[in-house]
Amino acid sequence: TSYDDCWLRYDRITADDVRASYRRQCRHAYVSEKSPECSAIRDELRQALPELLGAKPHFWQHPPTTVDGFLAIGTPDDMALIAESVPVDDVAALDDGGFLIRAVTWNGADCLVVTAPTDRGLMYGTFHLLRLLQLREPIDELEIREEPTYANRLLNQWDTPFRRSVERGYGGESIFDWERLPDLRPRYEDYARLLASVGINGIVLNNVNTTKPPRKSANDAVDAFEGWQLLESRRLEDFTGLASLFRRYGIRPYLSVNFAAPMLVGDLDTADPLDNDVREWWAAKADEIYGLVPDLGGFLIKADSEGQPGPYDYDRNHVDGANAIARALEPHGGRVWWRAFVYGSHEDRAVQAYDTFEPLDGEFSDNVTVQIKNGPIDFQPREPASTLFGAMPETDLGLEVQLTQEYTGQGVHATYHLPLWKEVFEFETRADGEATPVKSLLRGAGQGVAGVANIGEDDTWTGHYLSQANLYAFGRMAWNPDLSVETITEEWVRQTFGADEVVVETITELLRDPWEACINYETGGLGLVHMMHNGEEFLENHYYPSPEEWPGYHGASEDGIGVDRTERGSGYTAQYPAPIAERYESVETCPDELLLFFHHLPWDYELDDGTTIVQRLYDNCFDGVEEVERLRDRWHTLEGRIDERRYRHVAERFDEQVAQAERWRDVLTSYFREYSGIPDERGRVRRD
Ligand code: BDP
Repeated sequence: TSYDDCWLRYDRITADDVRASYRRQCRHAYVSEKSPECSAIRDELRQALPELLGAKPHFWQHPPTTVDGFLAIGTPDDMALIAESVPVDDVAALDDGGFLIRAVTWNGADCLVVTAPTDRGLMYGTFHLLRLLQLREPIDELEIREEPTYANRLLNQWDTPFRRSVERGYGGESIFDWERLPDLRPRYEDYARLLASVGINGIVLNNVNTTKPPRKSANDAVDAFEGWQLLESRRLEDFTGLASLFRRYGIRPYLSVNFAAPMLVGDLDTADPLDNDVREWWAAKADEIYGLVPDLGGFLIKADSEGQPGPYDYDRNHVDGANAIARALEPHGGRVWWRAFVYGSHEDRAVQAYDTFEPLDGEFSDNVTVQIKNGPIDFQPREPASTLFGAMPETDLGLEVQLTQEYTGQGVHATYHLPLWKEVFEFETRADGEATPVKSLLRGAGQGVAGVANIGEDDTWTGHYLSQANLYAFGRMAWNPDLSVETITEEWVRQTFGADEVVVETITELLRDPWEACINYETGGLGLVHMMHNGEEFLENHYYPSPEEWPGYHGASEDGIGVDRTERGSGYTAQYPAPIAERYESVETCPDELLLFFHHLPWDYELDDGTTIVQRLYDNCFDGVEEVERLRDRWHTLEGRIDERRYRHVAERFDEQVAQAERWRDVLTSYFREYSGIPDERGRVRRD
């Protein structure tokens, strides 16, 4: 294929001893044959093992009886080898998706067993084993037990059907060719493999904006097709093939739907959630869809936000809206993911989501999940965690993060988001007055994490080879948020770029630092947000610096900078539980990296080390650029050590990133200079 294999490259293992040992363990293979998932597992092994080992295992068509060097994959019911070598209770105790990998002796022979209570678990176990091989880990004494931490590990595609555009997508047009459905392209299967290999188990296929997108893009005029039209009967059939393709990989499809669908798709003259006809319409629509796609995960809904219709149109609230639709999905086991990303009357947008949703805690139906963006504003380079985490104990919550780099350099800058997500996961909400990090609040059966996808038709998938790491890391973190940044990153690098230690060390380090650098050159590093341009052109939007466009978000004025979100200001701090609120409320205890998110302070206010605010902003902007230059130079040391194609591609992007970072630095520092009237102590900032 012309497109990249990402981390499923399966390059030949060159170390002779390692390869020999793997070959010994995998001379024979048997995979149970009873389900679509199992046939996908077989296909994966047929491809991966010969490539990795340079030798083809014998694939048995029957369960093994007595052979050495056997890789057996199945549930205990599938074969005696497994039932007799692994305690059945150990398997039965695993959650959906969990698996065991064990080196066992059976009838005097050495065997390797991958087993699980579900076929989905077998799939994850197989990909886990293949990962170990790709990482050249010893496998002769394996004793692995894994379960996913979160039940729902969803990707949200922001693909606009038929336009084939992807809102905030920087990896080309949508990989889904809706016009040609139900025809399936081989690429869909490769996409499903990538997702399953990191444990993603749900995919929302279309954009949350199901009526006209808020921004113009180059393709906008082409077709009036809107996402809501997917619910039309003539479209729904098209979608069944795609659903079975994903089913083979344990991935449930979801649809973004429009709140006003009873009017747009149906011919009702209202979408009032309390209206009987409306309820019946949703129920009938759900029956129809589930008749075609029985394992549909459910609906994702953006309502009363950025021009999308919602319950407010009928003087109802979000509970009325979400529950009415959830009721239609309930008999089918479907779930509504209802987004908390709303804004309205408040001058400070940060207070809105909590104000709207916290009072509704406990009122949502059991099959509703409230999906909350990581921060209170909107995927900015750095924000504190949303106050809703910990504030709705009686509601199923989902955490939404962005894989696509809308505000962090798009397809050009090498901004790896895992460190950002880690900060959110570890964010201490102290919801119960004791240790309750965000990551501990999402473990229920109706909870989990959702990532806004960064995938498109480009050969690189993500527009930048290094951005593939964001997809990989999201999946791994959703599987186990306790894995360290280093572990996940190194896994990705080894699978993607091979075992050369210099390459591994360099790229692992190269991914660790760009986020902080980006915060520095795009914001000055003290918690400012939205310094970016809001242009009409797709690629300009949210990419270039333009601090004067959004003064309300960062509060620059002659007397100082930052937004007062304390009790004297917008009162946002008070939405946190007391110990957290107090920490942010006081300038003394508020951490520097969020200082100006919570406080409006004089330009010459002195930080702990005696540096003034304006000077720190200057310094951080300059540091950010230096850091990117250093990263670019580090990348250059890889020339000749990795393939030319990827080397060049990333090198060119780093050059561009340096140029853009300089532009950000110059625009921001002159802006600070102009407002503050205070020159840079080191004379680097010009006045114009
Ligand atoms: C903003 C994006 C916009 C999305 C919106 C959302 O700029 O394109 O539609 O979020 O999450 O960040 O709904």
